[in-house]
Amino acid sequence: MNFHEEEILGKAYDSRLMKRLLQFLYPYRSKVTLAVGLLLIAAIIQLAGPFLTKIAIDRYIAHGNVHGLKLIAMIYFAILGVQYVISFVHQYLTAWIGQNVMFDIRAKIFTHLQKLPLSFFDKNPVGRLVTRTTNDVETLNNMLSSGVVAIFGDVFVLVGIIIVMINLNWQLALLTFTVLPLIIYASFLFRKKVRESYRKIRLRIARINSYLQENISGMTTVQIFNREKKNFDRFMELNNSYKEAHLETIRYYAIFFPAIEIISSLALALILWYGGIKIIDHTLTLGIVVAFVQYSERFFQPIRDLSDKYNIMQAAMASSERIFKLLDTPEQIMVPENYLPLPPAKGEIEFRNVTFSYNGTDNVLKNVSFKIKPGEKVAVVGATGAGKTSLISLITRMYEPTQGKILMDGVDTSRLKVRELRRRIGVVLQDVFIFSGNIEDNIRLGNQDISFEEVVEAAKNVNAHKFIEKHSHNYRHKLSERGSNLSVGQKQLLSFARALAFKPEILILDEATSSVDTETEHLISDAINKLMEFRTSLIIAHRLSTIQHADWILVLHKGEIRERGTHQELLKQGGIYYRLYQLQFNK
Ligand code: TTP
Ligand code: MG
Repeated sequence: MNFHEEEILGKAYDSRLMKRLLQFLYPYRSKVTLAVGLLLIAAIIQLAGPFLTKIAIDRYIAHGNVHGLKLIAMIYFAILGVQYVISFVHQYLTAWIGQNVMFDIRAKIFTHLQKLPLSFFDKNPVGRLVTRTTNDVETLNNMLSSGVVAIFGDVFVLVGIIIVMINLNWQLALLTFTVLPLIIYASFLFRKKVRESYRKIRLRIARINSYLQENISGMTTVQIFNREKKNFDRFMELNNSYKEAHLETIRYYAIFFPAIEIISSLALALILWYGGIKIIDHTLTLGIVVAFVQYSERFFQPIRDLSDKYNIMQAAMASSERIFKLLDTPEQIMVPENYLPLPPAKGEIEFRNVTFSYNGTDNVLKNVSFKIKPGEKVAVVGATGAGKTSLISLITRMYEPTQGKILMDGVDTSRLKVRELRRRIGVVLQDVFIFSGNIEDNIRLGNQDISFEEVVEAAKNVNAHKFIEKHSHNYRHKLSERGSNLSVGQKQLLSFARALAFKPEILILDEATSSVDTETEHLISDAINKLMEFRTSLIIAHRLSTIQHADWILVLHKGEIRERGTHQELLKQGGIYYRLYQLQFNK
């Protein structure tokens, strides 16, 4: 699998990406403005504390003014109260905005995914798309809640402190700043190291995720082939390397943060030493020195946090790059420009010189032409890999032909609205997909126009009613994920009921190759005949009984139509169909 994409880490700030991210904030602009405003007020209040201390010491304590001291203490408390309220509102507000933006982005990704052409999903593994919608979106949330806005606030506080310090006493201020090069150098080192190990963490968790996914969905095979030990060993390798990456990050944090502590203590020592001398000289007041001590503490904290935030920003930029790349993948055009209305249903299908390839090089279908008249039932036969399933995915436009045209009642399907086209066609696929939910939901698939009576009628028609009735909750019987509590035959009958409930004008059926017992076989072939009744049908047949009910047969061989005719005609020809018949159907 390709993890390259997860590895890319670029700039910590990219104005093009930022502009697009800001669009997601737009609906919440008044709240964002409020949050930024509160942040600035909080920053100013932070500056007030040490200043009040200075006044308390120099103006009141030094002159024994108890009344003034009380007053200043009350102001200090009041300010603490205000700070508390502001912090609360600010934190809640930022988190609220963050959660809502994430909510919107997830919704956008999901709708977008649903509109992408199937060829996209052939190229992108499930795990990657899941990561986009969950982890990557979460990284963006980190940026919103503790990245970009907080940096803004931090810088504001820093500048404020610098101005106040210089105004209070510029010599003492310069002395405090002498440790800055040390801090900047340490932060630089830390940032570089931690960035590396964060990248390792992300890469390794992605590996664990995809390995897990593969092992869980392939559990049957793992257990049958006694692969448990081998797969466990491999997992432990991945698990261990993931742990190591985390420990590495923790080591860097453990080195960096205490180092910064020591450097800021150094600054504190300088302030006390120089300030102490000046106090003794009577060239500086005690209040100023105490205020400096407090300011210097507030000064180093944002600097320390900046390197952490830099990493958050960088990860967020990488995530948003990936999210936007996904969102920028062109959607399938559901409504073509100058689309044509779908004429009233007759049910005619025509392929005109259709050539098709999944990857652009190997043609799976080659110059295929045929016409099915309204109401005709046509069977397609051919060896495995001949291109039968591919043929029918083109009709519903799950894929687009590379060359040629497909016409529905005389209209080029590429000029139709995709939804209109699909509404007209009932499709039963080779692999039946069951959604978690009850039986009724799985037949109706959320279409409220289909009444419960119609669901039951469809089920009765395709012989599914009997087994459904046996369940204690009937149509409300809960199906587990991917229908694991249904037999293969039951799943097929259910998918027939699904197709029939939608009352399609045209039926496309890809018969499953799996064999079932004679009784179920009988139920299924009976159901298929009922499905084909009164409608144009194109059936990929693996059963003799299905073929016998067809008006004529198309023989597909390596992507080409090689023979066509009725069962009897083809047998007489003694060609590919004859051989297939001998091998596959003449049991
Ligand atoms: P299919 O059209 O799936 O062949 P089939 O339906 O005739 O076979 P079966 O009877 O086993 O159901 O495949 C034709 C070729 O296209 C085959 O070489 C595999 C390739 N293919 C892809 O490359 N990508 C796809 O998504 C599919 C479905 C097939
Ligand atoms: Mg097939």
